[in-house]
Amino acid sequence: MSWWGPGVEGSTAPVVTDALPSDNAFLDTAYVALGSNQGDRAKLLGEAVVRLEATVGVDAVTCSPLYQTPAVSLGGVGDADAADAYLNAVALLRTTLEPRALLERLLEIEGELGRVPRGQRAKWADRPIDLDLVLFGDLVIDEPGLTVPHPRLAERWFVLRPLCDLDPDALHPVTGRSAAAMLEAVEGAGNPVAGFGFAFPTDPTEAEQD
Ligand code: A4P
Ligand code: MG
Repeated sequence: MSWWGPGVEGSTAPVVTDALPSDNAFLDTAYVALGSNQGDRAKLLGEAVVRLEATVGVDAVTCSPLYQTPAVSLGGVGDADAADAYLNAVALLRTTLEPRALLERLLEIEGELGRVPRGQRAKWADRPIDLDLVLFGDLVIDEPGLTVPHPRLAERWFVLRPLCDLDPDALHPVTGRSAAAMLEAVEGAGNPVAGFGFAFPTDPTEAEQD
């Protein structure tokens, strides 16, 4: 039986994987979206969280539940070319890292977990792990190779749902809308929002069974 048996389906309890986020004024709050639709998805997400926690300059990591969601591609949800379903989550980080340094660490972790380097894969190809920096405090960044908030944040149920589990009041610094308001807009627009949550495995080495 897989670790997310029926008993935990629908759980929305965030899992604190380290100390509670610190009040240290020198720490920024960042949100990282995690996705996987290839391989042992739950294990890969768990290992990404472990690596984030072990990163110098990251003080605490809190991870949302996992959500299984149909792949979204250029054709929308469930189009004919849609890839295998994703497991998605969002992690809250308290960090002293600058946004660029955090992005570089995310790309490094993707590589450690087997993601084919950029340039050797198709856009929106299946992926063992995708780590996107979706929010970094109230910063707005538009530089080559780094856009924050993530440009597709407001459209994505699979990011907004777990973000709301962590902080429904998290604000988009450009539009001023809260995570809860963005989620409501996505759900209210008649978009398919299929997906359901699982408690995060307590032991990230637990393997997916199917
Ligand atoms: N980059 C710029 N800004 C950022 C940022 N805020 N966070 C640059 C992360 N990266 C950022 O990203 C390409 C480059 O974007 C990076 O080298 C970085 O310099 P990537 O992840 O390497 O490549 P990608 O997959 O082509 O782009 P991206 O943006 O991750 O794809 P998407 O738009 O996130 O789409 N359906 C479901 N259900 N769940 C999913 O998680 N994910 C995708 C990926 C499609 N469909 C999905 C899901
Ligand atoms: Mg990415």
